[in-house]
Formats: sequence, structure tokens, C-alpha cells
Amino acid sequence: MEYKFSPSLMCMNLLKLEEQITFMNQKAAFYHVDIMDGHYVKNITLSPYFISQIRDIATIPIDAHLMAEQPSDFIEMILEAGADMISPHAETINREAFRIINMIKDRGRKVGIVLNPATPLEYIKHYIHLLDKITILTVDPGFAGQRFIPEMLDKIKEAKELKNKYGYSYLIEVDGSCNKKTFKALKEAGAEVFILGSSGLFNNDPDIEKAWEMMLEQFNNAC
Ligand code: S6P
Ligand code: MG
Repeated sequence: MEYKFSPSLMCMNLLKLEEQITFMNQKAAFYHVDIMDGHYVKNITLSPYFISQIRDIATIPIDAHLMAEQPSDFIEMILEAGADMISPHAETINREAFRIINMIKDRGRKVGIVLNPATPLEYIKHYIHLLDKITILTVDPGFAGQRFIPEMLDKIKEAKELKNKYGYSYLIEVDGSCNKKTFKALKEAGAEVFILGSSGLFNNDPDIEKAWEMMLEQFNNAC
């Protein structure tokens, strides 16, 4: 199994942006950019503008995790900014899920869907086959540094079983508290993409090279 890493850039040191992105370009599979509207979750972090700024130096795909009450208000802006993949919340798109999925795909970008911890996989049943990635939140959305929700391991297993049973091609990604304490259980459950935030990467060391090395050692030991 080839695992992928997606650093959550809201947790990075923005003062070291260019240095950190240049390093992670060689190591990560995606960049995870959290975009919040201050309503769907009570926080505001990165933005479409941020995506357009890193676009010139990022050499791996940029994935926008869109936490907004009205996702369609932001999708065009995020596409324009140059995101390679957009991952809105199932809870917010189901009024116009197919329109939104098609809007993103018609522009040649990939579509992910994010599920809150309390949302079951059944919720996306009718469009699961269209997805490039499913992100299972293992914390309630909005903030870094929260406690892992162990009940989510069963949801990851279920996503893996469905993928194997029906031959779906979506990647199974985990967002929230992916770190040395949870890597083993997440791998065993079937996670394929690990979003690395404060607890799994950026808090390891102020030097991104050292922080990455520590993360990798912890990840490889977790088996
Ligand atoms: C939370 C956000 C996440 C966090 C990341 C933080 O709303 O979607 O992407 O940035 O999960 O990681 P950690 O290790 O602090 O939980
Ligand atoms: Mg996120």
C-alpha cells in the first residue's frame, strides 16, 4: 500500500511559506487548504487568494477543503485561483450535489467530498461513484489541535469495504489529529491519505525538514 501525505497549510508557519512549500513539494502528495466562511464553522483561515499565491511555487496538486454554508458561492473563485481539487462538505452540497460535482469536473478538476464525524457514508450513496476522494473528518470541523474521535475508524473501514466491493476509485483520506498516536489505527482501518496538521507534522519541529523526518519515522513505526 502506498500511503500519501497532505499537509494542512493552515497549520504551517506562514513566515516560512516559500521555504516550507519548496521542501514539501518533494515529499507530499497534495496540499490541503482549509477555506472557511466563518458561518459553517466559527473560524476563518485560508482563502482562494492564498491558493493563487502558492500556485506559482506548488508543484503538487492543491486541494481546497471548503467549509462554507453556501459552497457554490466560492467554487468559481477557488477554480480561478488554481485549485486542482475541490472538496466541499456533503452536508452543504446535497441541495445541488450533482450540479456542483459537474461544475468542478467540467473544468477539468477533481472532486472530493468531506464528511463530518456525525454524517454517515449513506449520505453520499447516490454520487459516491463520481468521487475522486472521500475525506473522513476525525474531529468536528473548524479547528486544529482537537481530540481524535475513535468512532470514525469504523467509517474508514466501511469506505474501504465499499471501495473494494464495487471497484470505486476514490482515495480514502483522513482529516483531524493524524499523528503518532493514531497512525497505526488509521492505517489498519484503511486510510490512504493522511492530512498532516499541527499534531502530526508542524508541531514536531520549527524546521520543516526535521519535522517531516520525525513524522515519517513515527508513521513507519506505526505498524
Ligand atoms: C479542521 C481542518 C483540518 C485541520 C487539521 C489539523 O477543520 O479541516 O484540516 O487543519 O486537521 O490537524 P491537527 O493535527 O491539529 O488535528
Ligand atoms: Mg481540513
